[in-house]
Amino acid sequence: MRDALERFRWNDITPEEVYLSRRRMLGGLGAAAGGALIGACGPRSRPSSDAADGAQGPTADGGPPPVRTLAGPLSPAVEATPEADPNRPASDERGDGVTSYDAITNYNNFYEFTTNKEAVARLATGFTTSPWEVKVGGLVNKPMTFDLDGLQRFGLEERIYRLRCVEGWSIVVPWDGFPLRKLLSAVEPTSDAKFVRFESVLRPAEMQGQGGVGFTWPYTEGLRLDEAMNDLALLVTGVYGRTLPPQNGAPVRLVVPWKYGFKSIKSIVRIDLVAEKPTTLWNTAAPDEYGFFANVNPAVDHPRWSQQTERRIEGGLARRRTLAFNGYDGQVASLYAGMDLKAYY
Ligand SMILES: Nc1nc2c(c(=O)[nH]1)N[C@H]1C(S)=C(S)[C@@H](COP(=O)(O)O)O[C@H]1N2
Ligand SMILES: [Mo]
Repeated sequence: MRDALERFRWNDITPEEVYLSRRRMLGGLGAAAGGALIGACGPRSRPSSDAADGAQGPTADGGPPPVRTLAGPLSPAVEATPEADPNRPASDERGDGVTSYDAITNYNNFYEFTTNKEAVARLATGFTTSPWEVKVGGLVNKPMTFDLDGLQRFGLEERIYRLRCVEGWSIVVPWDGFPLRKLLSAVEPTSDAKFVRFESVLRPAEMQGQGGVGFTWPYTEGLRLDEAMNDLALLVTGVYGRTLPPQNGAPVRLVVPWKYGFKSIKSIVRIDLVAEKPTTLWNTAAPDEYGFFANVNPAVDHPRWSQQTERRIEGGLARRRTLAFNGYDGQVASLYAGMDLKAYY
């Protein structure tokens, strides 16, 4: 049973309704039939640090917000109630409420571990994120290798972004990170550089999903250089003021909020400036289903499901309209002037 679960293929990716109804079905199976599987998706264990949920936040006294570091230890008070910081806005610029820390960190896509979204957090527990190096090279004047301390030179800011998965679910996340363009500017791309290629860590000993067939590991992604230089493209090292947990792509991941979630590659070890459009894991696995550009576009359906609506994971089963460019059209639509957006799904 477990083997069957782990030997997934690309077309196991499903619209979220199907995923959810499978979960419900499996939950109803007897222990004998579905024991191993239910073990992996049963009631989730809450991290012990959440035990104090509801306790007073660290800044309830009106003091300054806790200092946020890239990888340093977090104060126990911050650990307790990430939502409680009164300095953190409760919604994005559209008024959409932020998704809770608990929900964001317990419903994940990270196929290196498993396709079971509710099991990623458990399987990623203890994943080694330090020491870590990100090698930045290719068509640049100044290739550089950054360790986690080295990334601190780019500063840290909080950005509340919507993330819309191609499967039809979405979240609103207070990320901590810095614009990708700062790092790219530091390495000085040459005039031949037209695209950016990103590569995730390859570590099958710690990531059981990399032992399965169906994908070409490591996970890779790419952006056109002008997309990568857009201010919205963020390299992320934290969420809710906390160090990014492994299930969300620690220690450093990309977030491209106007594109489907699979473009927001996790646990990055290499960034290369290149001349040609790079191959990507999803585009290689299923080119008809996952385009290179993958801009959120409710007008173009996935071949196997509609993209017109989505579900906020804490909003029950209610669906809301999906927005062109995930609502960031004002900042990014000009990047695609003259392109046939229907063709560049
Ligand atoms: N390396 C890697 N990055 C990845 C994925 C993955 O499986 N492996 N899944 C992607 C998908 S499909 C989504 S929707 C987002 C989910 O990010 P989250 O778990 O932090 O919400 O991560 C993206 N980045
Ligand atoms: Mo996704």
